[in-house]
Amino acid sequence: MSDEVVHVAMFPSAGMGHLTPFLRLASLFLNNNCKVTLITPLPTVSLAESQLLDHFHSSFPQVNFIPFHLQPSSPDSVVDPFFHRVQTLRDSTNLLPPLISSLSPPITVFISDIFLLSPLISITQQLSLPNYTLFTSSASMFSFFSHFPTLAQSISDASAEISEIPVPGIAFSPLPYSSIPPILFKPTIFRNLMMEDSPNLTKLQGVFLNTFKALESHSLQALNNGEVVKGMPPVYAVGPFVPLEFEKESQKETSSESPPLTKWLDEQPIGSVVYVCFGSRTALGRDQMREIGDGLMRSGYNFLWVVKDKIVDKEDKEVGLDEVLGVELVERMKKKGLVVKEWVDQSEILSHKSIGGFVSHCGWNSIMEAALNGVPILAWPQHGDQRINAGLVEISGWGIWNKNWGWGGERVVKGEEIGDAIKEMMKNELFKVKAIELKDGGLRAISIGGDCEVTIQKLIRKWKN
Ligand code: BUP
Repeated sequence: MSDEVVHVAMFPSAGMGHLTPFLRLASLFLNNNCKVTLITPLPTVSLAESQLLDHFHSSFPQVNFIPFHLQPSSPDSVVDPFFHRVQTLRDSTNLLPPLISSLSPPITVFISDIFLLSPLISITQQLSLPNYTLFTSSASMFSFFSHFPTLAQSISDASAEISEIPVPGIAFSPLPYSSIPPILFKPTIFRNLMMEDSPNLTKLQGVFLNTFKALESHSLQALNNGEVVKGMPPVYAVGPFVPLEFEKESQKETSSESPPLTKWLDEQPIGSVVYVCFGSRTALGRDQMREIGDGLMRSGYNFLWVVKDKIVDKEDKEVGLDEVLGVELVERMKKKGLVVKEWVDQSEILSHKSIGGFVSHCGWNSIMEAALNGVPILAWPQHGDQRINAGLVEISGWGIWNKNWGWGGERVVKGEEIGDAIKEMMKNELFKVKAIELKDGGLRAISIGGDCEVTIQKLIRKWKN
C-alpha cells in the first residue's frame, strides 16, 4: 500500500440541503487524514450557504478551497432559483479541467453532487479520475432516481385508473402515483436531468448515501444486488451524518437577534414541545401558515416554529412576522411557543430533551437529523423527493403522514386537521419506541467500528492501492 496521501476533491451543487451533507461527508475524510479540496460554486444562492462555508473555512484551514465563480442567477419567476443554479453549474463544468489538473498532490478521487452527474462523468473520464457521487436523499429515492428512465414511459402513458407502479428498491413498492414528484410529469429541468443522468449511474465508481442499514436495509440490499439497475456501482451507506461543531458557530451568528431558544427549551418539560420546520427552501403560502398557527394553538402543546416566507433567505429578511402571520395570531402564539423567522440550529433543537415531535416537510437531512435524535415525525411533504421520504417514515412506524393533505399548495389544510394530527403524533407511544430504536441503529452505524467507519476506511485503503 502506498503512503501517499489520499486527495479527495468534492463539488457540491446548490442549497443547504446539498451543501450541508457535503461538508459533513468531507469531515469524515478529514478525520481519516485525507486531503480535501472543496470546489465552491460562488456566489451562493442563499446567505445560509455562504455563512456555513465561511465557518467551515475557518474551522478547517487545511481544506483547499477553490472558488468556482459563476454569473449570479438571473431572476426568473418560473424556475426555482436553486434549480436555475444547478442548470448554470451543469453548463459551466467545462471550466473545471484546468482547475482540477493544477492541483497538487494530484486528486485521487472526485466526489460530485448527484445533480451534476453527467457533465462530471465526461470530465472525470477525460482526466481518468475515479468519480463518486453523493446522493443527498434516501436510498428509496435513489432507487426511484436510478429506475426513472424505465418508469418514465409508464408515467407518460399513465391512464387515470393506474394508481401505483412497482419500483424495485423502494421500501414500500408499489409506489403510489401520487408520490411521484409532479415536476416529473412535465418537461422540467428536473425531469430532463433525471432522464439524462440516471443511465450514467453505471459509469460511476460508487455512490455515497446519508443513510444507515437499520433504516433502509431493504433498499440498500436491492441496490447493491443489482435488483434496481444492472451494473450499479457499490452504494455506500455512510450515515447518519453527524452535525459538526462549525455548524453551531455559523448558526449562532445568524441567530444573534433571536430569542434565547435554548433557554426557552431548557424550561420546557421533557418531550413536550412540537418543533415545526419546512426546510431551507420551502416557503408556504401565508393562508397555510396562518392555519398552521391556528393548528398549533388547537393542539394544546408548546411549540417552536421556524417560519419561511420566501424561497431564498436573503429576501426573507424584508418582511416581519406580524405581516406574514397577522398581529393577532402572533400575540396569541406568544403564550404557547416561540415563532422565529430566521436560521436556527435545527440539529441542536432536535437533540434537545424537550422536543417530543417534529412537523417536517421530509427533506432528507431533516429526516436523518430526526432519526439520529429519536424524534417522532408528522410528515407533511411539499414537493420533490419528500413524499417518497414520508412513505419511508410511515412504513418504519416512526410517524404519521396524512396523504389527503396533498402536495404543498394543493389545498389549504385547516388548523383543526393540523391540531388533531399534532396530538396524534405527540400521544402515540409506538412512534416514540420506534424512533428510539432507529436512533440506536443510527448510533451503532456511526460508532467506532460501525458501518460508517469501516466503509470509509476500506475505501481509503482501496484508493491508496
Ligand atoms: Br430552515 C433551517 N436551520 O433554520 P433538508 C434548516 N436547517 O439548521 P431542504 C437548519 O437545513 P432539500 C434552519 O437542519 C437541514 O440540515 C436542517 O435540509 C438545516 O431540506 C437542512 O431537510 C435542510 O434536506 O433541502 O432545505 O428542503 O430540498 O435539498 O432536501
